[in-house]
Amino acid sequence: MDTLAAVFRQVGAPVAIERVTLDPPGPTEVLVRIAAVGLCRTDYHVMRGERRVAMQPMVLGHEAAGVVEQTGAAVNGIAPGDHVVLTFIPACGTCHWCKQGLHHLCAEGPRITQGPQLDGSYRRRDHQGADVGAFCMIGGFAERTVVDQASVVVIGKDIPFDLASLVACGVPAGVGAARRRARVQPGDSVLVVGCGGDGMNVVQGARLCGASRIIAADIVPAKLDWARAFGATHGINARGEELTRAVLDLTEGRGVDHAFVCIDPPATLLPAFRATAKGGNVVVTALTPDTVTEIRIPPLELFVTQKAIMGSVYGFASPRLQIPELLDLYRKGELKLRELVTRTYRLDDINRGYADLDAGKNLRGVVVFDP
Ligand code: CXF
Ligand code: ZN
Repeated sequence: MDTLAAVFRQVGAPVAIERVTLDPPGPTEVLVRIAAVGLCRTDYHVMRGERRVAMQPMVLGHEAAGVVEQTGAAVNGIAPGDHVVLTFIPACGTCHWCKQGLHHLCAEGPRITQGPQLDGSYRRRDHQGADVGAFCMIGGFAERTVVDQASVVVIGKDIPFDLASLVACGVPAGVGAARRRARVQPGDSVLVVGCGGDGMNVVQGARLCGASRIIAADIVPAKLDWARAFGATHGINARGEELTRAVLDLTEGRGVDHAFVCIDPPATLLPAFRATAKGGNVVVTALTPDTVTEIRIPPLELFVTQKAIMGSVYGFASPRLQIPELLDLYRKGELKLRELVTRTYRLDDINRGYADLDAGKNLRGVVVFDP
């Protein structure tokens, strides 16, 4: 069949809306009609060449939700008509980590920027017959996609698709960083540097953990206002040493128990590290451009202050286990999802959506499709 897709062909150029040929699902795959797909900054890093992927053309988009239309003969527990969220790391189910339920660490993770399906072959071709890759083995910027069952989580039919798409990336990434990676405790103090899609969810994750002081830092004033609505108790519009000083002023000179670096780690890690209390955690949730190959922390300072610097992808928890749990929190009114969606777009307006993200206008833009 044919499907309309936003295809990444050239670094620095807008993604092109094209018809691509989509092959039927293989034995372990499913055909999904995409209903909503979020505009996460990661895809934008790829478009701008800041993060390289292994091939072009490629259909980007990895924060997707939709409806199953067809399943391969060996698919288990997924049926046509099911509502699903797609995960940007597959769960192969057989590797060292998957066997322990640590699907966010799946051995197949490093292959998600390569382009092929989980089985190594391609399901998409362009009008010239060239293979078209699928970013994160999803290729969600399209009306339809074919993905392995390892990338599929079935959800309840009560969740609106635009909200369901958000639990595919930004929400678990942020909420999980607070709950699962740093394990924020009631009464703890927290700093969140960069209050975009990830950072805002760290703010609400810290609130869910019962943090008493949640300091939001961003250089876009509107994001500080939004952060207060998500649970921040303080807002700081500063960077560098000025940011560190402002946080120390708010924490009796000690620093916060947990700092989250949700944007631009080369510039923000050291100020966040120095704004963290002795023995505290510094959690990095943000991507760096390929050109950044190291970040400097004075080793003696690391040693004597006994802080932990940690990475967090997918909130350091299995998306398969986390997604249903997050949707339950939403149903109970404890997790904000509707408030994250600043604006919706049609697929052919996707480049405008990314321009809005770049201009700091959006917390989350979501591309929605007609049912
Ligand atoms: C990213 C994490 C790094 C690889 C590509 C996907 N996640 C979401 O934004
Ligand atoms: Zn993402």
